[in-house]
Amino acid sequence: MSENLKQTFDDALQTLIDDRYMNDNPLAMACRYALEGPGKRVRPTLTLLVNKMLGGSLQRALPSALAIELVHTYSLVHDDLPACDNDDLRRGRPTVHRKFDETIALLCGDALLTDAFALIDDVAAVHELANAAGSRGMVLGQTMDMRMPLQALPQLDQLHLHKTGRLIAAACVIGGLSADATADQCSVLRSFGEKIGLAFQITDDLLDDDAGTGKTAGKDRTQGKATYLTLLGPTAGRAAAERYTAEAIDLVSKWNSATLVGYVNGLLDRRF
Ligand code: GRG
Repeated sequence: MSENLKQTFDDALQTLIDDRYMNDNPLAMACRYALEGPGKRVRPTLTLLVNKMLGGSLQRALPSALAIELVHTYSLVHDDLPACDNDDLRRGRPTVHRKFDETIALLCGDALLTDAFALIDDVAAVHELANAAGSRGMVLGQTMDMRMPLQALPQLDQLHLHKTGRLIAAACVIGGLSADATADQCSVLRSFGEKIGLAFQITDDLLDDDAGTGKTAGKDRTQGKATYLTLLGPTAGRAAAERYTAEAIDLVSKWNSATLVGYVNGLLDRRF
C-alpha cells in the first residue's frame, strides 16, 4: 500500500518536473537533476498515508506532498554546499554543486523552496510548512548543527527535532489538513511526526559508517560530530529509535493506522 502511494507520488512528481523544469537553462536542469535523484520520498509518503488513514482525498493531498518534497530537496542541495556540509555525493550521484556549480546549486535551492509555495492553495498548510522549514524549524536546526556545538543527548534531541523532526511533523499535519483533521487531531499528528523525525534522524546517525547510503560514508565520524552513534553506540542508539517509534505508534493507535504503522516500523530497518 505505501509502495502504491510512493508510486503515485513519483508519477505526480514526474508530471511536475515535465511541467516546470524541462527547459534547457541551467536552473531548470539543476532543479530537474535534484528532484529526479532516487530519494526515498519519506515525507510525502507520510503525508499521503495520513491523508488516507483519515479518509481524505488523494488528489487534495498531492500538491502539498509535492511542496514538502521540494522543500526537503532544497534543504539537501544547500546542505551539501561547501559552506555547509561540503559533500560530493547525494542520492548516489554527484551533488548539485558538483554536477553544475555552486552558484547554480544555491539558486536551485532558492527556486525549489520558492516554487514549493506556489503549489499549495491551503493557507493552513502554507503556514505549517513555512514554520517547519524556517527560523524556528529546519533552518534553526541546521544552525545548531553548524554553529552551536553540543556535548549531551538532550541538546542532540533538540537539534534533531528542529533539523529533521519539524519537516516530518509538518508532512504528517499537512496530510491531516488535507483530510479536514481537527486542531486536536493535528496536534496528535504533530507529536507523532516529531517522534518519527527523531527516530529517523537517529537511524540516519547509525547509518553514517555504512557504505551504500548514497552519501559519503563516515562523514560524521571524520568531522568529529556528536551523534547518537558516537554518544550512545549502535545498540543504545537503535533502542532509542525503537522507543521513539513505539511512542509515535501509540499516538495513532486510535485510528485505522495499520498501513502507516507498517511504514514507520519499516523506516527503522532502512539501509539508506
Ligand atoms: C541556506 C545554505 C543554506 C543551508 C540550509 C536547511 C538546510 C540547509 C539544511 C536542512 C538540514 C538537513 C539537510 C537535514 C537533513 C535531514 C535528513 C535526515 C536528510 C536526509 O533525508 P532522507 O534520508 O533523504 O529522507 P532522501 O534522499 O531519501 O530524500
